[in-house]
Amino acid sequence: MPRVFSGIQPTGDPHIGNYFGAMRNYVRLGEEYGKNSIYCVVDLHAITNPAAYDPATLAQRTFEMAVANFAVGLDPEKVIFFVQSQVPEHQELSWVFTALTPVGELERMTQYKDKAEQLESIPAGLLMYPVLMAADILLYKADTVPVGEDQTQHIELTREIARKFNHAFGETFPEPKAVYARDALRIPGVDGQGKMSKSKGEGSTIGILEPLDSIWQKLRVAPTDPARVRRSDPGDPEKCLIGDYHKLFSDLPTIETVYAGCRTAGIGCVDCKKMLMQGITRELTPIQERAGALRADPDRVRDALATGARQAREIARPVMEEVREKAGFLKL
Ligand code: AQP
Repeated sequence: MPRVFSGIQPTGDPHIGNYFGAMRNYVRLGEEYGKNSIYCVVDLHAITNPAAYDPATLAQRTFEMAVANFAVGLDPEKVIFFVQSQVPEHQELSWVFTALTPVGELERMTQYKDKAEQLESIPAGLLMYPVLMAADILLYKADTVPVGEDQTQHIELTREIARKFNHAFGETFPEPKAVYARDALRIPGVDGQGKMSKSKGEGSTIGILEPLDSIWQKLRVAPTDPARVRRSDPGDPEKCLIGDYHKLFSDLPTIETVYAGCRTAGIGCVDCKKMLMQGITRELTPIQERAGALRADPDRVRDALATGARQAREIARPVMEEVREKAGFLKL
C-alpha cells in the first residue's frame, strides 16, 4: 500500500493556496490510506526563514495550523498528524543526508534563490531546507507526496537523495512522487504579485480561517484584468485573479455567467467579486465553525498531536536504526 507524507509550515495563517493546492489532497488521501497517510506541521522548516520566524508566535501558529487541518476534514483518529519538532529523527536523518548532498545542488533550488536574494545574511538552514524535507518524507519511506507545484524541484531532489543513499548503502528508500491538485497547481496571491504565500504576509493571502469581512476588503481592492479600465470595457477572465478564484469557489453556471459577462462587459468587476464572495462564504463558513469548536477544546487538539507524534515515532525509530546500521555507526 502506498504511504503518503506531506508537511505544512506554520509561517502564518493557512490560505486558499494551501487549501486547494495541498490540504484537500491530504484529506482525500487520508480517507483512502488511513494511518498510511502521515502529515505534519513542519515547525523546523519555519525557523529557516528569518522574515517569517518569530519565537513569540511559533507555538500558537503551530497550534492554529493543526486546528486548520482538522477543520478542513483531516481526522487525527484516522491519519497520523503531528508536529515535526516532536519527532527528533527528522533532524537525525537530515544530517545523514547533508553528508550526501552537494552544496551546488542546494544553491540551484529556485525557492532558495528567491528567498536568499531578499536577505542580507543567509542562514545555512535556508540552504538545507530541501535536505530536511527529503528526511521528512523518507523517514517514513513515503512514496506519495501531495504538494503544490512550487515543491516540484524539492521532490526531485528528494528522489536524488534517495538514489544516492541506496547506491551508497544498499536499497533502503523508495523514490517518492509528487501528487498535485490539477485544478490548483499554483494559486496566485490576492495582491497580484505571484504565488499566494504565507511568508509574503497577509496582503498576499486569503486565509481559510480569516474573517469574511476581512476577505471582502481584500477582494474589493484586488487587481482585475487591466484592460477593463471602465465598466463598459470588455475583459478577459482568464487574465484576472477573480476569474481564477471563481474556478475554485463557484459552481459551473456562476462561472459561465461571470466569464461571459466579463467578455461582453455585461457584468462589472464589483458584481463579479460579490458573486465570488458568495462562493467563498459557502466554502469557508463550515470550516471556520469547526475551527471555532476545536479552539474551544485546546486539550483535545494537543492530545491528538501527542498521539500523532507517538505513532510517527513508532515508524521513524526502526527506519533510523536501519540507516544508522547501514551508514556504519557504532552500535552499543
Ligand atoms: N499558492 C499556492 N498554490 C498551490 N499550492 C500552494 N502551496 C503553498 N502555496 C500554494 C502548497 O501548500 C503546501 C504547504 O506549503 P507551505 O507551508 O510552504 O506554504 P506557503 O504559503 O508557500 O508558505 P510559506 O511560508 O510562504 O512558504 P514559501 O515562502 O516557502 O512558499 C505545499 O504543498 C505547497 O506546495
